[in-house]
Amino acid sequence: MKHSLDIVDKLSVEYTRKVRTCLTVGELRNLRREYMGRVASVLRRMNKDLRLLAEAKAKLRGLPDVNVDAPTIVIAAAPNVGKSTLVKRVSSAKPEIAPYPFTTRGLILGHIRLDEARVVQIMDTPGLLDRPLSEKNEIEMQAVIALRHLADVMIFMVDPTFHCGYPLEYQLHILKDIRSEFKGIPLLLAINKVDIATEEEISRARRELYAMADMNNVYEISAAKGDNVQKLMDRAISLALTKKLVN
Ligand SMILES: Nc1nc2c(ncn2[C@@H]2O[C@H](COP(=O)(O)OP(=O)(O)OP(=O)(O)O)[C@@H](O)[C@H]2O)c(=O)[nH]1
Ligand SMILES: [Mg+2]
Repeated sequence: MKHSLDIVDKLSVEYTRKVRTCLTVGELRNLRREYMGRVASVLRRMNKDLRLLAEAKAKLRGLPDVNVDAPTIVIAAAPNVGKSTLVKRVSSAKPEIAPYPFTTRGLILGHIRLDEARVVQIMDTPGLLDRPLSEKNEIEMQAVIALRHLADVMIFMVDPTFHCGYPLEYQLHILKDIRSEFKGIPLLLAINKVDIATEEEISRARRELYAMADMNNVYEISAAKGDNVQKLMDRAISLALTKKLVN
């Protein structure tokens, strides 16, 4: 936008100079038409940027009050896998939980208080990280970039049962995408719903995830019942604190 205004300034200087050396009224009119035409085309281009900005503003209005200096854990998964259940269990946030996808609409931020002085943020990320990058629009891509700056640790959850409505292959596809998009950010993997998953479902998910990550970074949890949730969170919090210290 600044660039466009600079161009308008340059055009003004250029045409003021030309006008000074003008000899006839006809020449002057032509110059004026030329000047107006060129400025209008710069403004038309700028209008596109303005519309994009307005769209971004509308999208960002619903964003929670994020502290960019606080250690932050970002939760990602396909819809209906249990992100909000986990965030609700471990933090101050009170997201809605329901047995159907797309329950959570906006970004939800929760706080985990460690002691008097230290708080860790945890972010639920609906409809943003649950689709392959190729399906995202420009605004969503920008939100992903913002999250990339904010995230100190990411927890990616999978549902090994068919309960969430998305096959494991699809969930792994999202995971691969996220892994490349959030390179350099420590990633913990959680196989959720172990309270209802069959041993076969769990071992299949385990096999797939061990092939993609160090097995020490894979946790088998029940966000609903609480199994292994503390272990996962202790690790995530410690990684988030370390990351913040290092950076
Ligand atoms: N049995 C069982 N059900 C779970 C577990 N975690 C979540 N659920 C259920 O799975 C459904 C989806 O949970 P949510 O926490 O709303 O999932 P989400 O990932 O936030 O879903 P969206 O916001 O729609 O993307 C709900 O019916 C939860 O009760 C779990 O560990 N075990
Ligand atoms: Mg949710």
